Amino acid sequence: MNILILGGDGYLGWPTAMHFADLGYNVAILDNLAKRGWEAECGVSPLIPLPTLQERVDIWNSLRPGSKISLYICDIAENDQYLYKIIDEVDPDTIIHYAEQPSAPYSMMSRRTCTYTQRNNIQGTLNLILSILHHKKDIHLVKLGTMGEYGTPNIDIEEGWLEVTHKGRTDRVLYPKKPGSWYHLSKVHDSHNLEFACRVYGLRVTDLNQGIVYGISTDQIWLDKRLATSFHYDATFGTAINRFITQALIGEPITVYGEGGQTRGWLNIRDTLACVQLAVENPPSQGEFRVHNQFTEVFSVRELARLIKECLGGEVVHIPNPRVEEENHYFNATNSSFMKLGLTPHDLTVETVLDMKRAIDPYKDSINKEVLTPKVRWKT
Ligand code: USQ
Repeated sequence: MNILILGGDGYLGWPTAMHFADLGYNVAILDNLAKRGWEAECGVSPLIPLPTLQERVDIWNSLRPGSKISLYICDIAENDQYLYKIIDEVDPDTIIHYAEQPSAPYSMMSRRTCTYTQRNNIQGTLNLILSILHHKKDIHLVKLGTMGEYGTPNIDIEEGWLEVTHKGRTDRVLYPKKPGSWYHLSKVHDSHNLEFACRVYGLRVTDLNQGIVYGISTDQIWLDKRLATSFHYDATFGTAINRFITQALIGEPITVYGEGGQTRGWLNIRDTLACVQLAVENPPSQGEFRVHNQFTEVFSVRELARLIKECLGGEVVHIPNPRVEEENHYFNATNSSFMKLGLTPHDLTVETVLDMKRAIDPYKDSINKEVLTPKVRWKT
């Protein structure tokens, strides 16, 4: 099977490419290299230095000559003509789409980053939909969404759809969304465009509403340290878990925003790979818009901070929340569909935290304390 991975230079895209190459798929990756530009713009960089994308691919291809990865550089939001060509050339059975700006704080930084995030993400996905339709190919599109599309509603969160009875009549509608940033909203808009394309044109789409991913080790990353994926700890691209481990490691306070009752779905990067593989191996029927909630555990930021403190020591501080979000709320989301397909979760344990700490420890001296402080506020 031919598989095309969009966003192949990213935190998830690169490990996914190696994972599928090892499974025997013919893997092509596409990227516009923009992430490295956003990092430069914010004055941050991944803690573990990464080779260029071309070097990564060359290293992989020399280690695994029997399962080579091919590479395309293309901006899918701006260059739809080239995207059409690539799809024609690769002839993918499945496209995995990660090629979006993934940071909520970046999207809230300025008017420019707000409009850029939405244009890049929504227009890129729209160009992709139109390219698949243009080719009239029966391609399964696996699209990375986010649990943050739902926000924190005061009712149970279902997997993408909700059956509603209103004034005696019943219908199945897309689950109502209450996202918390311009970035999360861009994914909501994508989901609507994708559902429309399934309903009207018969596209086949799996939308993965993923929680917060942690971890930097997979079977392939272990092969060679130059195959590492990114680890961000700064306030723009670093997620809470990376930040808390980094803070504890260098004796800086563990920064819980506000009360810390913010409750989210979380998963290990190994489970991301397993879920994406399950999604690829179990495609929806033509015209179906299938949604999976992709997380394995639920806990609050406060509970996370407590776990990191127990494992690594340090001091937990509650700082004024730079975001506008609920800090104590109801959260009950289902994730049963991947469990039914056979997912065996890796839970966040003391051992996982210690593994992550050991992996970043050699780079401790490169940590820039300046970028730990959140500077982007939702409202000034
Ligand atoms: N938080 C803290 N302290 C920190 C950093 C974050 O308390 O030092 C809190 C935030 O206020 C938030 C929670 O931790 O309530 C999660 O924030 P995060 O930065 O770890 O993650 P988030 O902005 O939600 O975004 C991340 C990824 C995004 C993905 C999303 C999944 O960057 O690409 O879509 O997780 S989810 O959160 O389920 O929407």
